Formats: sequence, structure tokens, C-alpha cells
Amino acid sequence: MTIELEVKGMTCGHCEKAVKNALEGIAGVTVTEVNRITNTARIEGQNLSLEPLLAAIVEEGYSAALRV
Ligand SMILES: [Cu+2]
Repeated sequence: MTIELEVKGMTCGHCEKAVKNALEGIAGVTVTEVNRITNTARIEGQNLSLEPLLAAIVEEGYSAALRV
């Protein structure tokens, strides 16, 4: 499954890397895109639950929501 999140607050490449690393710290998550221009984080994996994904991003200091 693919999940696309809207991530706000990323201002540079370091921010993108922080979000990517935070998401990849969750078992089974593959990050396919993090883009500060479009405020997007795209993730692939199986049986992913949304809450831990959002929490990992918020923990890094950014805001996150499911993009539908
Ligand atoms: Cu930054």
C-alpha cells in the first residue's frame, strides 16, 4: 500500500532527511519521496497504520496529516 502524507514545516534538505529517517525508523516502512516544496511524504509498506507515521513526524517538529 502507498500512503501520501502532507508534511508542513520542512524548510531545507535537512528537514527532508529528518522526516525520511523518522519514518524509516518504523518497521516495514519504505519512504519513496519526501519533498519540502510540495509538502509531501510518500510511503510504501504493508499493513501500515497511520498514527505511528504521523507521530514520528510530529516528534521531529513538523506537522503531518493524511493527504486524500
Ligand atoms: Cu531544514
